[in-house]
Formats: sequence, structure tokens, C-alpha cells
Amino acid sequence: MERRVLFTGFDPFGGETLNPAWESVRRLDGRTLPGGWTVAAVQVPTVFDRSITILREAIARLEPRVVICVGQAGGRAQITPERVAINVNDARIPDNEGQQPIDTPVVAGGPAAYFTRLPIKRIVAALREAGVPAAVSNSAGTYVCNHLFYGLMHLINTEFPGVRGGFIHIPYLPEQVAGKPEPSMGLDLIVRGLEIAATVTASAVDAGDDADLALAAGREC
Ligand code: PCA
Repeated sequence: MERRVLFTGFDPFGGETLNPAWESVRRLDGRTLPGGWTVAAVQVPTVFDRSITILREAIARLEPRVVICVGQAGGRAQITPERVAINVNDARIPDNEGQQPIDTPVVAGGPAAYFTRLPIKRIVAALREAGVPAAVSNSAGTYVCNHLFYGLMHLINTEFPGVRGGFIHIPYLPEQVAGKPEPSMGLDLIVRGLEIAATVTASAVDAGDDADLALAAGREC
């Protein structure tokens, strides 16, 4: 396996003309991180099943040690590393190929949920330290983002055990909400935040450190 971080970012969906996930990860493609890690970015479609197929192919081809899938979470004001992926597809709107699964499993017979393998508390602490709004999220929803997140964790647990990976949701870009009372975050700040998340994870891998920080980052409901 390479000392490489693979980022994935979704294409636009739900009537948007851009997706901040792809806009940000494509700017990280080809960068070198502290410690000599390289970064690759791959676009995935906002499509059930095919997004996982493309992720699997990218992991097999690029042999990354770290995988961070990124998606747009409209309405959120912070960068939010996700704690848990659940084995449920329940789509409020059709995906980009018209599929709208309701209450189906991501993987038939798979466990109810997988926890992330990213050091999400360390990431949140480092982001806040750098002045980037961040919080742990305890739900990635039930649409294609949770689907890909669960698919990634299933791949890690069945085929690629050496990969540390997980999912991060990011806010809308300002141009997506101009004229709407919705929160957003500028592209440069998102890119910086994702680079910090990758650097924190890479250095945990280099240190052989599987433990996360005991930082209180939960919420009541
Ligand atoms: N966000 C959606 C799917 C693609 C994306 O960027 C989600 O949160 O499920």
C-alpha cells in the first residue's frame, strides 16, 4: 500500500450545478502532505451502487492507505466528520440515475452499522485549532453519502483491512445559497479543512496510533 490519501467527491445532485465535495477534493489532487504523503482525488456519481463500484475500483488501482469520502450536507454550517454508517438506503429524492430505494440494505446480510476508522475527534480538534468550524456528526443520513460511507467501511472490513477511512460532510458553497437563508463555507476554507483532516489521519497512521482523542464532542439530540 502507498502512503497516499484518496479523496472522493460526488458530482452535483438534487438540481445543483456544482457539488462542493468534488470542487474541494479536486483541488487537493496531486498535493503532497507533511510527511511526504501524496493525495489523489476521484469523482464518484451520486448514484446508489455505482458509487461503491467506482470507489472499489479506485482503491484497488491506487492502493491508498487512507480513504476519505466527502459529500455535501446542505444546511450544515461546519465541516462534520461522520461517526457511523448505517445499513439502510432510504432516499427522499431519486439519485442521478432515477433510483429511489426505500428501506433497503446497502449490503444484504451486512452488520447494522460500521464505525468510522478516521480519528474524528483529533480531526475536529485540529480543525477548530486552525479556525475552521467543525463538529462530529452522528448521522450521515440515509441517502447516497451514507450508502458510500457504509460501502467503504464494508470494503475495509472485508477486502482492504489496511485502509483507514471514513466520511466527511461539508457545507454548501456561498454561491449555492446566495439569496437563501442557508449557511455556507468558502471553498478555500473547506479545502484547508480537508487537507488538515488528511494530515491528521496520515500522521496517526505513521505513528501506528489507532486511538482517538477523548474530546467531548457529542450532543443531547
Ligand atoms: N451529498 C448527498 C449525496 C451526494 C452528496 O454530496 C448525501 O449527503 O447523501
